[in-house]
Amino acid sequence: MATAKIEILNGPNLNLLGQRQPEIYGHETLEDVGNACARLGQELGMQVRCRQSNHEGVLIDMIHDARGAAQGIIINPAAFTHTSVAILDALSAFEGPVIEVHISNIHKREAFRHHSYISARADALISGCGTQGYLLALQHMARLLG
Ligand code: DHK
Repeated sequence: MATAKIEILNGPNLNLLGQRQPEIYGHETLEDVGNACARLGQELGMQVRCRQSNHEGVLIDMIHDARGAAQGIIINPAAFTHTSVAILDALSAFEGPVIEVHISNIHKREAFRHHSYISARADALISGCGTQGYLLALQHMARLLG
């Protein structure tokens, strides 16, 4: 079977990972996360690409580009989790598995973070495992793609 391509998409402010509120989001940078995911992806026989945008429309375009090109999407929509029907709709137009990741436990935080528009589409949800959550998501993605 051809190597599965997995898109890891990250929403607003995650470019500041490692600098922004490290007591919540940890000290690892998004580059560290991307490198760790690429390494694990190789072990699991998956080709992983990690991208980030601060712009809702750009994230939607990335999801559209994944249609017919990637086998799975792992997404941390960050603040758009709680606001974006448009990202939900874009993910609903993607045919493969979708895993939603949050670094923090969104249910332990402010009430406005408790609702996720994305969860209505996500096949799995990982929240509160720190940046390790991305690696857990990749392992689960490998299982889903069998
Ligand atoms: C990241 C953010 O930037 C917040 O807006 C979300 C999420 C939580 C996270 O835990 O990764 O509410």
